[in-house]
Amino acid sequence: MTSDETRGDDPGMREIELLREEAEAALAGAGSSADLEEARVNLLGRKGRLTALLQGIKDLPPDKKRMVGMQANLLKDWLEKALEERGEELRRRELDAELRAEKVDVTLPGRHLPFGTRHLVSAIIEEIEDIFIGMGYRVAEGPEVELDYYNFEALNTPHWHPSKSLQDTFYVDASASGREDVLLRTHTSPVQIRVMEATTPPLYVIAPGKAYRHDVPDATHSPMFHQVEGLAVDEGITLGDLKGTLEHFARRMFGEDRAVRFRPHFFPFTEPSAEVDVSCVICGGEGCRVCKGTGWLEILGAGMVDPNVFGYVGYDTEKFSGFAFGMGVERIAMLKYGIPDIRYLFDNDLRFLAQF
Ligand code: 2U9
Repeated sequence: MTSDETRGDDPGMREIELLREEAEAALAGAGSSADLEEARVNLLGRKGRLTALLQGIKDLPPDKKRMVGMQANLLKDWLEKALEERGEELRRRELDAELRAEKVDVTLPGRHLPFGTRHLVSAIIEEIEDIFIGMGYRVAEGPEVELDYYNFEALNTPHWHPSKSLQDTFYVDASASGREDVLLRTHTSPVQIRVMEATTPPLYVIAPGKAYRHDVPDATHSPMFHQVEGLAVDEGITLGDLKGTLEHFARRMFGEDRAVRFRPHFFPFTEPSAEVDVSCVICGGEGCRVCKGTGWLEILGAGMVDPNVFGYVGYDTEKFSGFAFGMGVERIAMLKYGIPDIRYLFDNDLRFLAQF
């Protein structure tokens, strides 16, 4: 189109000239594909200005129709091509900007993801497991919500025994089921009863896990704590086997030059029974604040399994004998690392836990 062709006083031709100027300005001014689309709709959309002009041609007097029609269609063709070209240019620019914004700098240092650590209680349980697995034991687990039968009765603890008292045992309100003999296990011993019910000797098993007692938390008590208990049943097992086993355990756990001693004690499920001490890890037996001047630290309880217990699981007490032992995992951890308060283990303060 030249200005010669569009010049004149003709209102149709002036409108075309005006639209073209406007279109050129809109194309140049469009900074984005969205701007350009807006300009296209304004001019060429269903209600667009050029569309309206094209639709009005049919109503012009015949002498105007040809020239205005031709020029209007030329403008339309030009505009469509110009929109296409400008659109491509803008899309290319937008893609460039997007790629620049999303560029990944592979030379940047990686983000630091802090590693977690195993909880000290878990680490100690695994250490204990490793020592006993090394002596041929296997690891067994069982329910934390137990029946009175497995937690007390089959362990030779009669119904009148003080350790069943409401004060130190969490009974579960199972009234919906009509049961009154459901409780949180007070030790992991019921696991061994269940293992014995399902197995014939020889049997070498340890039972790690949580135990629950109605204790007020203080520096040495927690209503939830962890135990590892052990049980060996075989032909000809003696107190000597028990002593040798626990001495080996104590030295692997606390140091090869530790001394071990057995003090007579009472447990309902073992006879004879003993509490086992190791020479103090801090002073080596001289006497200090940790061992309260005695030179010894109590680390576990043990004994020969009471034949009554074997009676509950149908083991032949003439043929088989066995020993059992039990230890509190938190206590072992506290003695090994000089931790003064059991609550540190359950506060979930990473400044403490991450040390181990
Ligand atoms: C069976 C028969 C006997 C497990 C034993 C102990 C001695 C003992 C305490 C240590 C510290 C509990 O966590 S603690 O408070 N345990 O002194 N436990 S003999 O005797 C058993 C276990 C299972 C079938």
